[in-house]
Amino acid sequence: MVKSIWLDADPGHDDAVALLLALFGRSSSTHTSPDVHLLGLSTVAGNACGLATWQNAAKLLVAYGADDVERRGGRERERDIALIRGADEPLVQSVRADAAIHGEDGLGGVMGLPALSDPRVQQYLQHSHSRNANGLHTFISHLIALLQERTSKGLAPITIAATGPLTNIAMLLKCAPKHLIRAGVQEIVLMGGAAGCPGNRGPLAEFNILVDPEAASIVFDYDIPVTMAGLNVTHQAIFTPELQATLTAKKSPIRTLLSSAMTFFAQTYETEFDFKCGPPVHDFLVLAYIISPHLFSGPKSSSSDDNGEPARYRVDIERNAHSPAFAATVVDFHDQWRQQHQQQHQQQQQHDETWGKGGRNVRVLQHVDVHGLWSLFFDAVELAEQHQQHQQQHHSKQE
Ligand SMILES: [Ca+2]
Repeated sequence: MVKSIWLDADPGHDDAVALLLALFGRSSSTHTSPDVHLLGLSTVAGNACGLATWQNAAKLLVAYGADDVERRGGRERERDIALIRGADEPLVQSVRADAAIHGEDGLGGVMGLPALSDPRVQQYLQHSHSRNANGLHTFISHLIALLQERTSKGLAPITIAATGPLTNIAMLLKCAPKHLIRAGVQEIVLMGGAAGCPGNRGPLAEFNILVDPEAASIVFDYDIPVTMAGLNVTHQAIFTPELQATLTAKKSPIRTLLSSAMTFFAQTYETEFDFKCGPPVHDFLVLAYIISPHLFSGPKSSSSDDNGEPARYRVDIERNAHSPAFAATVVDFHDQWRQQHQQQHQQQQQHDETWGKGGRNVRVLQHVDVHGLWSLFFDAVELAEQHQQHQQQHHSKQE
C-alpha cells in the first residue's frame, strides 16, 4: 500500500537524500511508481537558518521535478506539493545552525541546483500562491485542514517524517485537537538522538535534539507511535567511496547533484569528525524505514513484542542545560527506571501500553540491513532519472 507522508526537514545534504526518497522511494525495483505519496514539505531552522532551508527545499523540489511526479505511468494528475516555511527559531533555545557540516547556506558544494531567481523556484516561494504561505501558524492550520479533510473522507492516516529539529511538529501536536492527531496520524518517524552512544554536538547530544530539546520532549511524550533513527543506527549508513563510484558510474543531472552533495558532506565529516570512509546519510533512514521497515528488524529485547518490529523503550530527553548530558535521548533499555518510577507512583497498569508520558514511548531503531538500504537508494535514483527523461520528452513534445 502506498503510504501518504508529510516531510518536515531542514535541508541539508542528508535531507536532500531523504526528499529524493520521499518522491521516488520504492520498496522493490519491480515497482514502477513510488511506494510513498508526498503530501507536502515543511521546513524548519536547523542545519541553516529558516530562510535558507526553505529556499533549499524549493530548489530541491524543482531539481527533482517534484510537481510532475504523478505524470509518470499514464497518471496525468498533476501533483501539487505544498511547501511551507515553518519555525525560524526553536521553542526556547537560541538559533543554532551547523555551517561546519552543511556550509553557510545549508547545501554547500551541491551542483545542479536551479538558481533562486529561477521562475519555478520562485513559484514555490511566492507568498501569494495558495500552497506556498509562510509561518508556523500557516503550517499548523494547513496540517489541521489536511487531517480534517482526510479523516472526513475516511482516508488512511498519514506518516510524519521529521528530519530536522522538531519545532514545527511539537507546535502542531500542541495546537491540533488530540482526537484529530490520533485519527489522522499513524506514526511520527524522526531522525534524532543517540541511543546508547555518544552524541555529535555534545557528549550525548545529537544536533536535531540539541537545537530544540523542548520540542523533542513534546513529540516523544505525545501519545502516538514515535520511531527514532538516532546516531546509533544512522552511523551504520556510511556513503562509502565504493557507493560514490557506483553513483558516478553513470551520468545524469540527479547523479551530479547527489554525488556533489555527498562529496561535500564527506569532506566536512572528515574535517569535523574524522570520518575517513564517508559521511553517514542520517535523514535517509527515516524514509527508508517508512518505505521498507523490514530493513530495520533486529534482535528482540525483553520489552519488544515478538512481531519483528524494532523494540519500544521509555526514552526521555535531558533538558538541563547545565548538565553535560544536555539533550541526551536517555533510553531505558532494560525498562528499569520506568518500572521503579511507576511503582513509586502506583501507576503501572495505566501506563503499560501508552506511547505517551510514563510509557514505552519510542520505537528505537538499532540495526539496519545496509545492503538493502543502498539498494533502496539506487532504486530511487533510477526512478528519478526515468522521471526526468519522461519530463524532458513531455516538454519537447509540447514545444
Ligand atoms: Ca536534517
